[in-house]
Amino acid sequence: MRTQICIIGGGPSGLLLSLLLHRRGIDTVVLERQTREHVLSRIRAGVLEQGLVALLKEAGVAGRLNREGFEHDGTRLAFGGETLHIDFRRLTGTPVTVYGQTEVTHDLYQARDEAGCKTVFTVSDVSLSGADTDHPRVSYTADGTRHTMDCDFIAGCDGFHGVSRPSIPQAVRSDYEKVYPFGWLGVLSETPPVDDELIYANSPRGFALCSMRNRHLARYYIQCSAEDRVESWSDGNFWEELKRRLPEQAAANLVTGPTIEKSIAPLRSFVTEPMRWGRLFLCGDAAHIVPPTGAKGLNLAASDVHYLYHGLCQYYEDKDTVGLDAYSARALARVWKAERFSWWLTNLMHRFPDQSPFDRKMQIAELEFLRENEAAQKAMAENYVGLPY
Ligand code: FAS
Ligand code: PHB
Repeated sequence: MRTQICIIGGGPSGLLLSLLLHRRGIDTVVLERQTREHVLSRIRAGVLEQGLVALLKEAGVAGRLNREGFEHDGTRLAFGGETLHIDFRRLTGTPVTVYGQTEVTHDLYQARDEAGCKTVFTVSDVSLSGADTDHPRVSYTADGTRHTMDCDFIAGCDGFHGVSRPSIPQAVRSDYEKVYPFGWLGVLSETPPVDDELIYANSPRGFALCSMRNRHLARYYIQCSAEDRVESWSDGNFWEELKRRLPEQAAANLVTGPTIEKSIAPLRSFVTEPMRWGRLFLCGDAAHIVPPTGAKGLNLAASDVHYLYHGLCQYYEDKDTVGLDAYSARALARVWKAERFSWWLTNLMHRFPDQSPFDRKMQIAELEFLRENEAAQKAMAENYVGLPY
């Protein structure tokens, strides 16, 4: 079999890249390890930068997002008994959009079906060969049969645990990693969100986040031990702990109920360089991971897709490799700034097990400077709404 771009991974990166390229007449095939149902069962990101919203509009898949997404003009930081509002719209002129990654993925699959884009689900034993030549190919097993896909380029959109990044020789790759000494225990509940904006709380008992998917679906997180297990958290224990970490008014307003999803995510910062090897291009979580504090994971995948999509269009339409040759450096320039912001906000809002009294004083000073300084608030807002592509 042959295609122009073989995309490994049917998550947001691979799906969005495939649909954008299809709209420009460029042929792709997406190879996905799981079933569609499994992919769509994942509860992940909730905040979209306007860059991602624009890409979804360009891909012709923003209809439901326009109807059901919520623009948020700011967010709240709670610490030391006070709540600080960071006004994105006033400070940057830009909002963010609250719309679940699950919905984005659903909309992308539906639009690709309607456009006749090809996806092979439940593939196994995916292996790349010839990525450093002009004739790359991807082999995989589907329905018990071994297949080989010849292509012009391979897009490695297969996430942190995929096969694409390891296919780049260690001698060529540099990995940068920081693992945080805690995780996030997250729940989804069919209850009204506690506030009309997100609340990030730094409490003496640890971090908490109040988010949402819509007016009837709330998403909450609390910092937990890296060794914690989701089975040891009953709904009741979760709600009690969350209340202890929220500002008084929010705790009083909190509507609790049965959780419909509960999971623990580890927190890490990770980047691999370069994001290209020959005709293999890494995109999204395959190349980088951020702690979810800054809501950057999905949004960084979007800017990678933007750079790769335009580079591939330039190659096929203008026979020009400038965009592809610049891909890794351009993508990494934005990745590292988002890594910094996510690391900064994680350090600002969490209680670290080994935090010294001096470290705590630094957190308080940083939060009070943010409260008192408009330039500091503007810098935070510009990073949160998304730096330019
Ligand atoms: P994904 O990991 O989403 O997709 C990769 C796809 O490749 C998967 O469908 C996988 O099945 C497939 N795959 C893997 N190996 C394969 C192989 N060998 N062959 C074929 N297919 C293969 N980001 C936020 O902004 N906010 C959040 O709150 C947030 N919460 C998260 C919670 C969790 C538990 C996780 C894991 C991530 C979270 N993220 C969050 C980050 C997340 O949203 C990612 O940034 C986003 O899914 C990136 O999309 P992809 O790059 O497409 O990777
Ligand atoms: C979410 O709604 O899942 C969410 C929102 C903001 C974050 C992380 C997660 O920083």
